[in-house]
Amino acid sequence: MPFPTVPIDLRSDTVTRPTAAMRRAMAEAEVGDDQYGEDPTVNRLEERAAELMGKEAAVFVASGTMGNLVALLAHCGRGDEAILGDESHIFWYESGGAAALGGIPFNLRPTSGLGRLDPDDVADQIRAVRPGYPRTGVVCIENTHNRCGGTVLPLDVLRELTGVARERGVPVHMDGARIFNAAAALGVPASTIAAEVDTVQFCLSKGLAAPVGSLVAGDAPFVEAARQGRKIVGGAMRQAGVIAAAGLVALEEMVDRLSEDHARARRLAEGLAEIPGVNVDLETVQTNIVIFRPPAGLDSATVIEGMATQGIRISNYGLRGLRMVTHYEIDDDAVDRALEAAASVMAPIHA
Ligand code: TLP
Repeated sequence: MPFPTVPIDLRSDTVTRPTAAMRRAMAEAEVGDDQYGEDPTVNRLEERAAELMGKEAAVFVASGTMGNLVALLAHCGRGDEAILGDESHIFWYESGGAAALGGIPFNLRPTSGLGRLDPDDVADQIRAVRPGYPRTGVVCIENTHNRCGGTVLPLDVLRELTGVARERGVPVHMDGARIFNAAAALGVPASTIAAEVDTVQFCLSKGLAAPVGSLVAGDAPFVEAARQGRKIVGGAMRQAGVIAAAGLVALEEMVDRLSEDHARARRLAEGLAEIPGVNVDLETVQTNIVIFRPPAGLDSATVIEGMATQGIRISNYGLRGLRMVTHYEIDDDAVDRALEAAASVMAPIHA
């Protein structure tokens, strides 16, 4: 598709390219064979991740999808059920991997507009031990919540939910692909959030701009099982220090700037809300994601195409509308240009 200028890519915070510091660190990384536990850079990244999450251990995996998959495989045997939200990334965008490879049925629960599960409902759904019932292996939550617009779970809401699972002896896994965005929004360290769950997956390749990689953290036996799962899915690597090095830079240098992305997303959302007929729920704009609906009569594909011809790329979120995500390659000028393009593409038509 031809762009008049360098495109402003708001489709996702996954589109970022590694920073100069990351490229340098990758070139200079000290490496070894990770399957012998001998890659010092991977080892450092795993130790740092465990420390930041306040967990005993962590394992480096290729993607967020792989991280969630190995976590579910570690929590559930074949036929054990995972309770998760009907708007969760694991359900929508991970190719049903846990069911395909682990024989793990999904018990999908309704998700509120703010990305929350109802603790009473989850409590009801946790199975009693009885022949014929599947065992409940895990409850999964997502924070920030992608399809709900990057919403954050307040700590008391999180505690109430994990409380009901813990009372019944069921572990809670957090898809924390963007846990550092949640932490920035709440003004707490990521470990304060992770302390409320048993296991957590987070991504280096979303707002933190690393090219590859996610980490799965939890207690040592869980991480050992996740490591075994990583091997099963073909994800155990060798001199992976070359990519882990970029991850270490991401954790060192890219976390503290996330609130800039949040401020720009807010400005985008407020600007969009001023365009007549555009529907954006400002309450959901809590981090770096903005989901909005175009004015009635204007379909999403037309808006995407109109924006693209002005050099602005955004993504289609189906029934939820359209999505824009801010990240470190989006500056104030990019926000202005995106809003100008949105205003012209979605301008009311005067007879
Ligand atoms: N999300 C991507 C797309 O898959 C939709 C995006 O552009 O936002 N959990 C959450 C909450 C995510 O948002 C994502 C990526 C993942 C897991 C999966 O991570 P990857 O893409 O590394 O497998």
